[in-house]
Amino acid sequence: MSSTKPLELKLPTPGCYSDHERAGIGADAVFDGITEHLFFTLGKLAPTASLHDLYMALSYAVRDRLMTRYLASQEAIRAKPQKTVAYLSAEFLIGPQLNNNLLNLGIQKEAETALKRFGIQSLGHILEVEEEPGLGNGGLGRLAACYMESLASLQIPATGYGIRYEFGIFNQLIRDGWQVEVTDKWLKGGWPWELPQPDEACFVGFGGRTENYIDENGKYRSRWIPTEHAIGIPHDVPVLGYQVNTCNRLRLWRADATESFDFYAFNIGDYYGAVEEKVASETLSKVLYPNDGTDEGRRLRLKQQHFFVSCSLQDMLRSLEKRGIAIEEFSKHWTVQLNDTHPAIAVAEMMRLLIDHYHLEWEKAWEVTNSSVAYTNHTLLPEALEKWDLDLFSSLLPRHLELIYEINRRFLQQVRLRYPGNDLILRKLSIIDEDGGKAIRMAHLATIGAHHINGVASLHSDLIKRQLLPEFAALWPEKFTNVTNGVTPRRWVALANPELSKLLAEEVGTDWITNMELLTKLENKQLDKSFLEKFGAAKLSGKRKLAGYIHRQTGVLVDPASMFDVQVKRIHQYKRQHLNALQVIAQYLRIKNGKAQGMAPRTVIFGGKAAPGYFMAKLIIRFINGIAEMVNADPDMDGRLRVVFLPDYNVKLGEQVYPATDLSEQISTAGKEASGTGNMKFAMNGALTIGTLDGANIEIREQVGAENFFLFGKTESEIMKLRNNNYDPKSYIEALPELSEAIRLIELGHFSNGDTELFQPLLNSLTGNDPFFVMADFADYLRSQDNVSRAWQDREEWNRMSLINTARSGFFSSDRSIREYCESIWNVQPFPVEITCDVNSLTNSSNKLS
Ligand code: 26Q
Repeated sequence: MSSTKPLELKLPTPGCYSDHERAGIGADAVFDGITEHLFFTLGKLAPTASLHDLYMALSYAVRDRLMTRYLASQEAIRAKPQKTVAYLSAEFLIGPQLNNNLLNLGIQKEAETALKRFGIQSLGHILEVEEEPGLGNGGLGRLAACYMESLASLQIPATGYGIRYEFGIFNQLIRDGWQVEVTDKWLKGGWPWELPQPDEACFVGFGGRTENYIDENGKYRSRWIPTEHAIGIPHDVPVLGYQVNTCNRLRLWRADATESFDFYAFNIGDYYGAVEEKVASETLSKVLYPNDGTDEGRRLRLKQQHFFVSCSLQDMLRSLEKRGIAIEEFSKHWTVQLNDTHPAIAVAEMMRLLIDHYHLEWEKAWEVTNSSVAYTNHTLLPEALEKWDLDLFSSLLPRHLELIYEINRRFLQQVRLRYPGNDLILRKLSIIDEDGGKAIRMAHLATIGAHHINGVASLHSDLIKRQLLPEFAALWPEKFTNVTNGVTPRRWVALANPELSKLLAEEVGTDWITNMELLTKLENKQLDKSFLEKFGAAKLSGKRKLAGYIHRQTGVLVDPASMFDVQVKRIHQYKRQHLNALQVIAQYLRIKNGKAQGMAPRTVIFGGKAAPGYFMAKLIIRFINGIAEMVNADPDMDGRLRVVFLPDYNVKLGEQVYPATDLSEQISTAGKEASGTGNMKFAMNGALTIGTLDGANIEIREQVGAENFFLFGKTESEIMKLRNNNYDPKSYIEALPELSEAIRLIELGHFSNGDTELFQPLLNSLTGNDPFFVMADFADYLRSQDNVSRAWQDREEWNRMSLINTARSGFFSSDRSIREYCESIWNVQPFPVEITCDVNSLTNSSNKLS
């Protein structure tokens, strides 16, 4: 729906603004930009401007400097249609924007110079006041953000589609050792990076019923008569690539109430009813749901999914209509990637739009849908696989249910031909789960609707084929593939770790920023003592900064000379923060018992949020804080052991943590972590990993070499065997005095001020059925940690291993991942954008900037 027609004006092409003073990138032009935005946009005079005012003014000035490239990029595709990636994701954890845009524009120094004239000595002071939009839970949302950055840097036309949550992931406070959740009001001070586009709003329906009718050609058709509506207003965020003209669009939908409906209710005298519907539809994009798998808010979550998916598909279809391209050609112009099943309703919604609105035949509609859509799976955990109760689904999306039944009927018909008389396989493959209450399996809908399905690390993709969807893999082996995750070196090295970046540039030039494989040249330096010292010094500088932050946030003094041993990620039992915590207790006991010879002095740092409804995860946070309190107050631990829980772990804090880490803890139960991406950020920044053979750890170990990685733990198949052979955690406890002693201390209330009840649920889980095999892996973990301690004694050797980690981490650049998606799934090519001020195009009346 486009409410206002663009005016038939002859507007200049974007290039005509490229030398406009508002696009100037010298320090003077940036200074003028800040001054003018303070005055004209914010209504402030420089002498009274706060740090936040300066942040806003500089951000607007930087945004001005994105516009030429942004509009040129959008215009280039309109003028010369290119296949474009539509990345559909319920989460985009994009992090702070200012420094990233400065880096990609290449004007960090100019901005700093300009700020000095306002009395601001360092750009850092301004960056500190930026609020980050927490529009994601963790890895999956951050991956979407890294991929948007790489797409732009690789000059691939792409649009990210998602939701503009008014409140993102909660902020975490720690009170008396417990997590307390606080609403994330990220928009309160204004957010300068978005461009609302109310003219491009879309309508979305919910509820109601379907009815059959005969159309003008005598064809039976179904139509949906929804009872509820919402309007999606796009809020566009420019995503500039690194030192290229490509500036893609992240289009986030905000839900608004439908005015027509309000007016109807208003006219019949139900003013308050009208206001109520307005309130109800506006709550649609109100808040991001945490991934706690509870039933709370499920209905609203399904509404959110349908809301953003429907708006996004309508938007893509409309873009074809605007350019006069036949709808049947959809898959030549768009490739739609589903980031997990959260947007999987797209398969049904696409069919609905094609059949009900564009009147395509079923077969054609299916061909268009199937050739456009691909699906990435991010989890094997059964509790994390999305299923929707049939009654809930049909009350919200009755037409989609009809279509899903028909998709399923046709699919199962094919399966019957392949496996005659095999009812069991029909039950296993069906979109409808009939065990227990009927439910829709979104992973099945996505797998059937997509032309490719991929896992996010090699082991994970194997397990999808062998364990998660084996019947589908047998049916369509060619559909299943792997694309190992990656992270953007721009944010996670160039921006987060300026000192390391400088050193890398001195050695290999700055091209590593877009070609991480160049870092293998650093291997020549591994015997160069003075270089290794410089490498170590860059790390030490990161540790000093983090130590300052830790002191300000928690009051704990930590020694930058100690080993920084870090586990930051969402708190989850499968990630086993409690395994790490238990190991800390064992070290504590060794020190207490005078058996700590050769132990490296460590600062063990934890960070991460627990889903608000996940009791065990919250108890693990309390447990870590209980240990921290005892350890940090004990003079015997001075200079040997410190424990820190960093509150409110987010992208911004991650940027401080990765450069400051010596040891990266990647200790999930084998087979549980799909990939992990923090593991890659650590390795790039030169941390050594202690880890299990899980997710991308396996590939990290392959890349950096087994001798530069601290391996421990049972393999996925060993874990499976244990599970099938009456695993008994108690036998492992009894076999290891250090473990039984640690557990006894917890039972006695040593880490809970004498409270023997507090950690009982945790102990019961560990000593009862220990679902994540913490006890089974403990001894080997401790052994591996002793190897870590030994390696730390020889700091030159440690630095060498660290250097090798950085040198061989190029594979984990999201540029490599995106290239793989482009070649093996999307079939899209780079499309460099030229910025020209073409006089001829000015006379072409079709040249509208719409
Ligand atoms: C589901 C239903 C209701 C509410 C929330 C959710 C929900 C939300 C977010 C379920 C899952 C998520 C996020 C999952 C996630 O982050 N997975 C991680 O994805 C990373 C990127 O591929 C991997 O590296 C991690 O291994 C994987 O755990």
